Amino acid sequence: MSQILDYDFLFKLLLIGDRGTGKSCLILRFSEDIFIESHISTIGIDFKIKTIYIEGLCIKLQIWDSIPQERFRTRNNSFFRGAQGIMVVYDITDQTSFDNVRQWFVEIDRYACENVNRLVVGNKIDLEEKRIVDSEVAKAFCDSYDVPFIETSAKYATNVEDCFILMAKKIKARLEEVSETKIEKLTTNVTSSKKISNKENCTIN
Ligand SMILES: Nc1nc2c(ncn2[C@@H]2O[C@H](COP(=O)(O)OP(=O)(O)OP(=O)(O)O)[C@@H](O)[C@H]2O)c(=O)[nH]1
Ligand SMILES: [Mg+2]
Repeated sequence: MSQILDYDFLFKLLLIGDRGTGKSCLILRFSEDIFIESHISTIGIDFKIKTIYIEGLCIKLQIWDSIPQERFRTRNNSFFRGAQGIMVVYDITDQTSFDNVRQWFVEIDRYACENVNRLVVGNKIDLEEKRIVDSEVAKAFCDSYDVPFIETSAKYATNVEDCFILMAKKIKARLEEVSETKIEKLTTNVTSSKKISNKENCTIN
């Protein structure tokens, strides 16, 4: 039985990063526009759905929150499977969380699809007076990996929507590029097979 879809794209997004960097708060701010002051460490795998519109297309985002690192490692394979976009979140007031972004990239290389889109998110910019990670340094680091970078505050909703939209746009552009290449290849194959059959016809004739 055919099913009519009420969206144009469905993207699975993951948020990973060190404990306490604000992954759950970013998801909650984006999906429900709320902020929780207390740190309740995520204990189960959970996801939220949010629909956005880009260039007239309806895009459903399935956003997965991750459980803390130690327990998370044993479940990496299934967690990363099928993700189109992964956000690596660090806390701008916590140097270690930024230093570990490199390690999170290793996890992505190991477990995620080869072409998965990445985005680095420096969260908690409302705590400017406690900032340790310089924006320019973070930007240069991300540039060296060719990964986009954005700073956010889940607390004050700064750039939160923008970061999810940026991610969705990047994925959409990549998928469109892939399908264009496929169509191009198909067209080329059809043309060349036509050429072959013409040639065959010539030979036969
Ligand atoms: N000031 C400030 N605090 C934030 C921000 N985002 C999150 N927090 C706080 O940081 C703490 C951790 O936030 P969570 O969203 O639970 O962090 P998490 O990355 O999901 O943590 P784990 O589930 O333990 O990995 C909480 O006390 C939040 O209130 C922010 O943008 N600004
Ligand atoms: Mg959490």
